[in-house]
Amino acid sequence: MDQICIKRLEVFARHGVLPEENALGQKFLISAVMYCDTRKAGVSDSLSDSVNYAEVSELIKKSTEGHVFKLLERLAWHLAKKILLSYPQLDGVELEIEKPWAPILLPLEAVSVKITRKWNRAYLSIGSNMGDRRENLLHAVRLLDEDEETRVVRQSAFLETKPVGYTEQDDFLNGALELRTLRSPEGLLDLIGEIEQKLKRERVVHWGPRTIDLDIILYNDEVIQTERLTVPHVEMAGRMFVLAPLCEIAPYAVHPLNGKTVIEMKKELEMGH
Ligand code: PH2
Ligand code: MG
Ligand code: MG
Repeated sequence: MDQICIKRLEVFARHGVLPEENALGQKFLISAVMYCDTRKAGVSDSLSDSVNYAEVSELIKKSTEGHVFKLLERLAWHLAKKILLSYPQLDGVELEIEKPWAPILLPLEAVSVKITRKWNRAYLSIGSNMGDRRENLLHAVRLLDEDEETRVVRQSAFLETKPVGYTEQDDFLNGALELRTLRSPEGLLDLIGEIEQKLKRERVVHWGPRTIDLDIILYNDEVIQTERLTVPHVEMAGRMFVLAPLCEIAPYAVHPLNGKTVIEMKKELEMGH
């Protein structure tokens, strides 16, 4: 991936844990590596096809001077997020903040924090079988898209499906979404939880009726197993209500454990494997 770099931009600001740092201020050296494809600009010779590093430098200077944070970690994320949201053509950014005058009574050149943040691709399965099902699904899509760090980039048609598992309940309306998100898998799970809360999902019967159910099916090509989260979704290969909508928007997405594409898994399920 190509890079556009800003190296050790000097900014005077007041970030720090110690009160004297907040009062006196000090020098910060800020470096950014912006990952993007420069091919188009490489041919057109037009700045509008690229990211203007002068403009980004101004943005970094203004945002660094305009806040007082305790931690370099906080400033680094603040700047990374500002840059990624202001320039959607970037795939990611690496940000390093050095403090050469950090009040440490030892002979050191600088202390620094360096972070890398990038847009991630996640696929969600969405379902509802209570109330106005279509409105519930659309409402959830709206709330996902309204999250600053998340964009809904593709959306399948909604599909009427028979309940799987606990069958004494109404039919579902199911769909699949492709997201572009700065959130971690756990962070995305938090967002989903908030949206399910907002739409007043009732958890009465396990696998029972719900106004809304949002499940993370894939997150990049990552395999995640924590107390809260299993990705890829354990049941994805066995559930037509997941595979059918997903196949519409991502037929060639690959399951990172079985190596199969969505379209292959769907065909195998149809043949009754
Ligand atoms: N969700 C379940 C259980 N059963 N059946 C259908 N058709 N659609 C669903 O979304 C669904 C289900 C648990 O999440
Ligand atoms: Mg579910
Ligand atoms: Mg769920």
